[in-house]
Amino acid sequence: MPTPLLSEAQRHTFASEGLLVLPGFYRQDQDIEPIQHAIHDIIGQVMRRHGVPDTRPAFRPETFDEGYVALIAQNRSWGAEVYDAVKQIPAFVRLVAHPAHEQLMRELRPGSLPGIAGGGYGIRIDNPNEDRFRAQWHQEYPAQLRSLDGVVLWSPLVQITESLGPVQFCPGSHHDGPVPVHTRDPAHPNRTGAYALMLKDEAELIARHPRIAPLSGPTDLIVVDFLLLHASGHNRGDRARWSMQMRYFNFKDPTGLAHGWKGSFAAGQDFRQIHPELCAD
Ligand SMILES: O=C(O)CCC(=O)C(=O)O
Ligand SMILES: [Fe+2]
Repeated sequence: MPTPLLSEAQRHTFASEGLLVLPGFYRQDQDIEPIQHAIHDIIGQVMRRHGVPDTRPAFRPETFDEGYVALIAQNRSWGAEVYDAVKQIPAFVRLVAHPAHEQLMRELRPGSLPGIAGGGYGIRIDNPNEDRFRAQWHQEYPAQLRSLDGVVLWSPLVQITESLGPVQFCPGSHHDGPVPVHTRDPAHPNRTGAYALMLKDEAELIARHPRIAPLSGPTDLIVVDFLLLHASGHNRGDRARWSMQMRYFNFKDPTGLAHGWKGSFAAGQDFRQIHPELCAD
């Protein structure tokens, strides 16, 4: 690993935009392919569990998820099994703790003491034409807590195209600081926990900022400030959008220190108790 990982220009970009795209940050053979292969195998195990014949061709990195869309068309709950299983892939957990991530934190947040947000890593599977689990416009902090000063590491396992619905970001929006949120969305009662969070005055807020949706592919990394506004795209393609999320925080951040690095919904905490002043209900 070259030290430093980032140029001064890249550190400046991250500070001013709250977002940094790092093409080819990972190695396809060592880092990414073992994860794709394990997902392929787990899809096979879920087929087996449910007596679905596995007629897929042999694994190839580009088509590791072949058969998945057909599988969940048969029974959507089998997709939830795959979703829960894949975050337990050893090669994925190894990637979460990659030494380069700690190094990135040290370069982006000099003097920080990096932590891996518990419950804050996983592999999203954004199924075609399914909106229930789309992330609405949000900042990461209320959804994750741990520390105000944190980063999301977002990396796709498939080549992202316009039709797969790339994640949308508002560069520079992190300078606004934490934005109050509604913790219930009456228009969408089936959204719970972090999925129910809704920015106060969302439309006005988003309209004030530029918006980008970079296309990325396997081995690329997008680093996102915990306070940057972002939202899922809409997958209108015919394949699931598979992507990895890993989150690092800073044990030295004063806000995290004050509440003891508590996690949010995924850690069973009620965000409203920890930050009543950010609650807009
Ligand atoms: O991948 C997505 O659609 C949303 C990602 C996101 O919000 C995150 O990684 O924090
Ligand atoms: Fe997010």
